[in-house]
Amino acid sequence: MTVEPDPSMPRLALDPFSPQVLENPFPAHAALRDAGPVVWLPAIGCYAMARFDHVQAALKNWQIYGSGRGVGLSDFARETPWRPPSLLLETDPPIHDRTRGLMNRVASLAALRKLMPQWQEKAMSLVSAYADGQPFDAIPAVAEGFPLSVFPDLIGLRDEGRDNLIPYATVAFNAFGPRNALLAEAMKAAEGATLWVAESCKRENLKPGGWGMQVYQAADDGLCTHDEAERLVRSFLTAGVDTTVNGIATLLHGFAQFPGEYQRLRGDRALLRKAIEESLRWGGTIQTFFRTTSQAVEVEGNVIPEGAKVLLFLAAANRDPRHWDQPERFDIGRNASGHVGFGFGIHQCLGQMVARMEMEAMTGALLAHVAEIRATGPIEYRLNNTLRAIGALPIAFVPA
Ligand code: OVM
Repeated sequence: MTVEPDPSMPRLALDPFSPQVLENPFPAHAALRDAGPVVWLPAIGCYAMARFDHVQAALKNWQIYGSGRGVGLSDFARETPWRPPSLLLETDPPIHDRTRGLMNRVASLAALRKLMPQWQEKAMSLVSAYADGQPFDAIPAVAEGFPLSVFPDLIGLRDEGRDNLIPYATVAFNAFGPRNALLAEAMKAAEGATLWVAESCKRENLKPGGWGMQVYQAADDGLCTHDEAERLVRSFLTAGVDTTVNGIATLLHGFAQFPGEYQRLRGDRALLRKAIEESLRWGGTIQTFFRTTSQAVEVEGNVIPEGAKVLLFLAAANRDPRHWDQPERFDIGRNASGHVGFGFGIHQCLGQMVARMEMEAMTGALLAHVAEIRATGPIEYRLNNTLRAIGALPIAFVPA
């Protein structure tokens, strides 16, 4: 825990990882933004930033706001991490730049573009199966169903045990928060998932031609060690599933909650990419990540000491009225580019084009088969220390 700050530092009593805040984080986001550019949170003993300009500036400044001591509440300089640290997410330059460079080459846009026709076909068959006007839960059917039908094959994962991917990710994303009941429950539910993921990252368990094997080929070329390759493959599996599941869930939720915006898109399909970007801004699938200060830093007269954890509210930045006009509105015509839903700076999401392509294939399939996306019951959230995860999304697809 960081030492108490200067008495002039703004402070708020709220616990950002309490069930009440996680159930509906938006009032807390507003309170955090309004309290000041940086706020002390005694409930968890860290600083917080929630305004767009300050979140973006901190994400850009990796020299002061470092990732090597972990991007969760736990400080790796003081506590042993729950798993060997990620060689991308939880490192700083120079190691980060080497691993990131190699992973960028594997996760290339050219490789993805070739897959788009197949992905579109899969999305079409999934969506058309539910386009009968009957209520269904879009989470297992579509939001999980679509990524699970394309992403594990992209990596070249073995077929057996893929149902471990979401339970593993649930642990990983909860583990960025405090050791609360959510993390304990996730760990209990995951049982053998961590072991299955570790085994799946080994070369002998990866299929030829996938992104996993390509990381090992980069190791053969001397770009990293074979042990590093194993851990880099793990990053794909940790970051690539629950995030896109909830990105797609949020897109469907946006269309169901703002039916006029779906009709607007049907009338002008050139808005497709803007609609996806707006969904990424509006949804807040990744709510927060921490950084750790490598030296004392002054933020508008308030000093954050060296070695302090700073909680960056990406989702609050993306709805900061200081930066966005009517930020709570899902408006597919707005220019949402520059949002920090994928982060910003050197750690900005490696898989962002995978996420966008999955959303694009899904939206294309909706436009082909669905005249109206109708909410048929209340949305339920699956509380998570990092993700705005949707647990149930009862909707109906009115056929086109
Ligand atoms: C990783 C990793 C894990 C979780 C999230 C993430 C959002 C990356 O293991 O590298 O990025």
